[in-house]
Amino acid sequence: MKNNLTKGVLIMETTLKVQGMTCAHCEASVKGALEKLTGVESVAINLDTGDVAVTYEEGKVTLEDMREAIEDQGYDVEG
Ligand SMILES: [Cu+2]
Repeated sequence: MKNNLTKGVLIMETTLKVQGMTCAHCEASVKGALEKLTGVESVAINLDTGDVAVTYEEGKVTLEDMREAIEDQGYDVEG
């Protein structure tokens, strides 16, 4: 995890390991669910590895919120 201070807002970056994504549809479901969360700035998904890189504003959204959003779509988050 790393962070940058931009315009007084602390932007955090984390990578979640998601299991079960197999195609572009899965990718779109996970990306869409995360982007709906307040505070999420951007989402980048690597289908081959299951890595979901999320940048977000600290204090506006939690890792638990992200995990729940992904699990609601039917995918498992490792760790
Ligand atoms: Cu799929």
